[in-house]
Amino acid sequence: MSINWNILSDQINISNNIVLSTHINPDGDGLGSELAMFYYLKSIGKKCRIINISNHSEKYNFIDKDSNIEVYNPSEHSYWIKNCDCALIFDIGNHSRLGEISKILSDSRHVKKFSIDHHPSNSRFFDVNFLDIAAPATGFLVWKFFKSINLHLDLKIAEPLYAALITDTGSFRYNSTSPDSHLMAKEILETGLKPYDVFSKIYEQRTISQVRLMGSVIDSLEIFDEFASIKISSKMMYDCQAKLEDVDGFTDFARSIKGVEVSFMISELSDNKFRINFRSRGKYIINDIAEHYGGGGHKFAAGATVNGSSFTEIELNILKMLKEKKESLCQ
Ligand SMILES: [Mn+2]
Repeated sequence: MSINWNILSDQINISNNIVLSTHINPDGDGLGSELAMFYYLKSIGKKCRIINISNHSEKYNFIDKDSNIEVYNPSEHSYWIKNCDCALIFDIGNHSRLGEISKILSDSRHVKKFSIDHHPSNSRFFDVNFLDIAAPATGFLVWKFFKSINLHLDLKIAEPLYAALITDTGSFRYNSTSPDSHLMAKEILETGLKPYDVFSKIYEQRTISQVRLMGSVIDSLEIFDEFASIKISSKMMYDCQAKLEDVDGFTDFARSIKGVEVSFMISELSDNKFRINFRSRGKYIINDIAEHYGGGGHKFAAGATVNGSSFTEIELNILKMLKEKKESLCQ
């Protein structure tokens, strides 16, 4: 898919104040994309700020060396955002994942809204969608933009881009990894970046509470034919003194079991509020199930937040939908 990046560079040229943001509970791709763009915009003298709706995992602080990322707070940010020239929103999927920031943006006629994304979406919320669902990461699109303006990558910009690329491709394991993903990696490594420095900072930082939580999550594992479910209650979180970010990667782990095609994790967020994460090996598409719950995502990796239910009810419902998928495949 070819994107006309001139629209973005023209907008950047005429903008003085630019806000950058990504989805709630930012991941390596969202953070890496906004930081790489931020460093570029700063280097050409733009006034810009990264304002996210929620905090990110500490393990990503190494790509935000000068602590440029701010977490949204109405009194400090709403006026500034409202009066920006343009907003660059990364990896968003659905604009509702911007939380309150989306309301400020939609209320302001002044701010030009741009989405740079690889999630399937047909949102009219943005003035322009730079969308390529075949892109392995949003960071890949940021890299494409940099290539379109002939930007010479330096280590500072390369590091967040590499973090974005490896987190979304599962370190080049997923089928979304294209020949061009490796071309991007090649150009990044040519800046002198050491892959293990980035990999170890993201993937080898397990805390004791995370390992304890993993123990109880494995205890909760249930296998229903090709489907695996795991559960995290508030009590488990409390007992292990775990934080929300500690649940990262469990759904992938459950999918890695021999014979499992789809794994899903149900985690209790607060009273009657649950987060569901889905992972599929590829036999079954699961983002339609996430959409059924008001969420979304990629075909084989998706999630949703559900209100007012119970573990059992959610689990039974999901299993019912998965069994229907299985039956329709058998016919
Ligand atoms: Mn992404």
